[in-house]
Amino acid sequence: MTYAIRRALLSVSDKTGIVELAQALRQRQVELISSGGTARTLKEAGVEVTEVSAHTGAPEIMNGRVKTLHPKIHGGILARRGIDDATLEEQNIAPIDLVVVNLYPFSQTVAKPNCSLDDAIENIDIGGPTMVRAAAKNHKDVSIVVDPSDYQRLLAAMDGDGVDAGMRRDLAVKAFAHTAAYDDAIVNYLSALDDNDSAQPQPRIFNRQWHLHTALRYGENPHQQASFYADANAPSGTIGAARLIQGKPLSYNNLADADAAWTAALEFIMPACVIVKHANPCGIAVAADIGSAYEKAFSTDPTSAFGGIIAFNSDLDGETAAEILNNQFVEVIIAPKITPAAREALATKTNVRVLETGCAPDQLNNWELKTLSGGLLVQSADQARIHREELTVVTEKAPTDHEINDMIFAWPVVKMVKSNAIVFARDGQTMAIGAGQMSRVDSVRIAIRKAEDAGFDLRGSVMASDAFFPFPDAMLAGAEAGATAIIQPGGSMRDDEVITAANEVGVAMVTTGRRHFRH
Ligand code: 93A
Repeated sequence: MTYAIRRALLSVSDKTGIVELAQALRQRQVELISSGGTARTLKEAGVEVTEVSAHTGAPEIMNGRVKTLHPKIHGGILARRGIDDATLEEQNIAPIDLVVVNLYPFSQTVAKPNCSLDDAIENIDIGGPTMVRAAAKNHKDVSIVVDPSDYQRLLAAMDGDGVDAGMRRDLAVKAFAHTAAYDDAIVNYLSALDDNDSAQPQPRIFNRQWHLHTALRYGENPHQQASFYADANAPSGTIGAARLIQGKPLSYNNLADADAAWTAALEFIMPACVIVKHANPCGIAVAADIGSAYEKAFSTDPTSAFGGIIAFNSDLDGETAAEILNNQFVEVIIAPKITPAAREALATKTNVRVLETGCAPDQLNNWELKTLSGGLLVQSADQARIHREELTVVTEKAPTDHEINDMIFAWPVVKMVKSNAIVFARDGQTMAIGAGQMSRVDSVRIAIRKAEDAGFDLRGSVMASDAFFPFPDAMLAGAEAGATAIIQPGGSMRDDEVITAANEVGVAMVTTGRRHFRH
């Protein structure tokens, strides 16, 4: 049921847009009540408003610690229309139909380098969340707005069919999520204090909020339920960090693979193409232009690339788009920009999902979460990069410049492949990828067999291994297949044995000192 908004309570710390909202509400004959600072802002702008203290007859006390905590406010918000009307009358309480609140900036305050405990405590909002939760509880009769970006939506609804039950519920969900995240931030802050009240660093992922964005058709398999939750800070109109330009709705697997592909593409500075299947890259290449990068990436494993997810780190042009469609069946294409010519070419295949990310590396996934029975694992994402100077040559033979370039290319590739991961590469292109085996030597064997299938000669390639070689066997298999230089973290108990074996067969080997398991 839709109902009219006659009286609103405005109490905001972030005063963005509040004057315009208040003016618009006044034009719609809404009576306004505001706490001290908000009322001052409105009065200065010439908006007619009643102060909370005048409305309740109780002054703000304790330097603002108690401003809105009063039965006249909370009764007005919580009263069930049609049930509590007699009580309202008896107690001389006016119903409040709209609550606009945003809270003391706790997270911003404690993020400041020298924030004192007193400062933090004073920025714990009590009256604000109480009103937010009261209004959200009573969303059957009351609208609650906690985000200035909803002001326009609210006014548009008031001018249209009114703020209907569905919108009031949506706003209530957002409001409860808001206060929950607010309390999480307080928990995180207080629990990180040591005996001297100093904050110790720790992952503060719960300062972030997620909202239910899309109910997906199903999960990894049709019998699994699934939804996508969006980071509250992600720009509106996006799914994940990207905008869907065309195509069928994205599935659970599409989203996971598109993210893996895009994250991998961003590892490279040169124009790069990444083709992903089942969360693993089946071809990655860099080249002077993305058209050539695509051709090289595709040639690694044309069989697996069928139905793949293709990501680029630079703008997709019309020619490359047409070439992809001509070449293969593709599920998803993702690039920072889809040029008009590319859009035109892709529009001929309406099922292909096309995502544009813009330049939004700040949207990159910084934290990885994994649920398990009775808990949640949290880790920072593996964003470690390798630099030439960090490579240690451990063999008698040093790699050539060309081999070093190929190893620097292969290293971020092997990072993206599920463990145990083995990558053969040459000339900025993957030649063969061995993924997800429980034994490293099996990953090598699989990669070699795939190279044979694709008709590649691995002679003169480099081989990357995501973790150390426990024995010389996997390294030797790679060398025998033709790899002339090998990059690996090092650190095995048998490093000496592995290095001696490498010297015996005359390959160059470098260690990175950093492992890249991916599960
Ligand atoms: O200190 S409080 O927790 N006590 C209250 O009773 C109270 N009522 C509203 N803080 C309270 N607020 C908060 O004050 C609101 O959530 C809002 O963030 C801020 C608005 O204050 P002003 O209108 O005085 O600028």
